Amino acid sequence: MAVVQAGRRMEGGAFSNGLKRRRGQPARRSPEGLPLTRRPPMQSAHVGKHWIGTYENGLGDGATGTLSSKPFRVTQPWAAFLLAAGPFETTRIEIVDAADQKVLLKVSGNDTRKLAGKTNSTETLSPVIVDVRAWQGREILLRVIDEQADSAWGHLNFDDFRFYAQKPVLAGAIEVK
Ligand SMILES: [Ca+2]
Repeated sequence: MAVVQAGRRMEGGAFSNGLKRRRGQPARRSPEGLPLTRRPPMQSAHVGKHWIGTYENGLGDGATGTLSSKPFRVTQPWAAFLLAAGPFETTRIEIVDAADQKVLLKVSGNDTRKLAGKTNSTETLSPVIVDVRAWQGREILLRVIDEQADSAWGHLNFDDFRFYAQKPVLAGAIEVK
């Protein structure tokens, strides 16, 4: 299945819930007003009202799919986004050169655990900083990929890709090169 809407290309069932409503996953709030994921009391720590997740689709961890952004230009030297992904290579973000579709960078749940020195899985999004100086001026696109059709934690959460004029200082961030 491939669905194109609002400049995004969606393949597979992993995104079939929130993005059909063009919004991503809805924010739920704890009694204290903190943003929650589907497994309270973990906080999703997303920005704004929604985030993208590949569990909350009615099919759970078994669903797979790829969500691709429309191309956009790298306008600043640094970027960061929020990620919480299962401990696999199959749950990952890709930064792709829009001109030739070459994958410039992959960041999987396996990578984030190695970089952070942690083995636990959490729904809580945490920052990933990327040095994008080599790609400044070029057009890229993002892929949110879930190729994990089974296993506990066969999903990922993603939010808030931004460019920065300087290397950002973000609590709990890891940096990928
Ligand atoms: Ca999955």
